Amino acid sequence: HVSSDVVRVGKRLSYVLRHRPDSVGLTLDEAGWVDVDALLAALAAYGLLLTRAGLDRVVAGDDKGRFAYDGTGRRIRASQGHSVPVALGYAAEPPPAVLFHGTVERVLPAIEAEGLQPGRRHAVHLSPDVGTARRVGARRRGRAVVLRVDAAGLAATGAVFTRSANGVWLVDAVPPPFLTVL
Ligand code: HQG
Repeated sequence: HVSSDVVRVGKRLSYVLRHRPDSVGLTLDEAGWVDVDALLAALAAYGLLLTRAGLDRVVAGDDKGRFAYDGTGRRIRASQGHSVPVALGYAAEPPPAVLFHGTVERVLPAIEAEGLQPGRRHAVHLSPDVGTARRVGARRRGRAVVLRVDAAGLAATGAVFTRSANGVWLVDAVPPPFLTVL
C-alpha cells in the first residue's frame, strides 16, 4: 500500500518534472534532469518541505516508477510523460510483436480515422500487457477499451520504438492499419 503522502507528492513532482518546471522556477536540462538539491530548494520555496529521504520514499514508492535518479544520485527526472521538450535518450529497441493501448470508447472514431496520436505528450504510450492498458484507459471518464497494436508490423515499416526506464513503450504514432479493438 502506497501512502497518500507519496501519492500527493508524486503528483506534484510529475507536474514539475514533466510539464511545468517553471512553476517553481526550475529549468530541466535537455534530457529532463534537474539537480536534486535545486529541486528540494525550489519545492521548499513554494511551500512543499521535502527532505532527501522523503524524496527517496517517493521515488521508491511510486506505483509506476515514474521518477529516476541518475547514476550519481545527484539528479532526478521523470522517466516519461513529458510535455516540455526533452530528449530522454532511450535507445531504440525492437518491440514485442504485440503491444496494447488503453483508451475510452468515445475517442474510437477519431482513433480509427487518424490512428493513435501523441496529443500533448511527446509520444504515444503503449503498454506491454492488457491489464496495464486497461488501467490506463480506466483513468479517463467513460467506458475503457483496449486496442491491440501490431508492433512488429509497425516496426517493420521503420517506426522507432523506445522503452522508458519504467517499462512504457513509446512511439511517434500508430496508424489505423496497425490497430484492432479487443
Ligand atoms: C487518446 C499515464 C483522439 C489516447 C498512463 C489517450 C500512461 C486520441 C489520450 C501514460 C487519439 C491521451 C499515458 C486520436 C490517442 N484522437 N484521442 N487520434 N490518439 N488518443 O494521458 O496513453 O500516470 O496523454 O487514447 O498510465 O492515456 O501519467 O495518454 O486516451 O502510462 O504516469 O488521447 O500516462 O501514466 O491521454 O497515458 P494521455 P495515455 P502517468
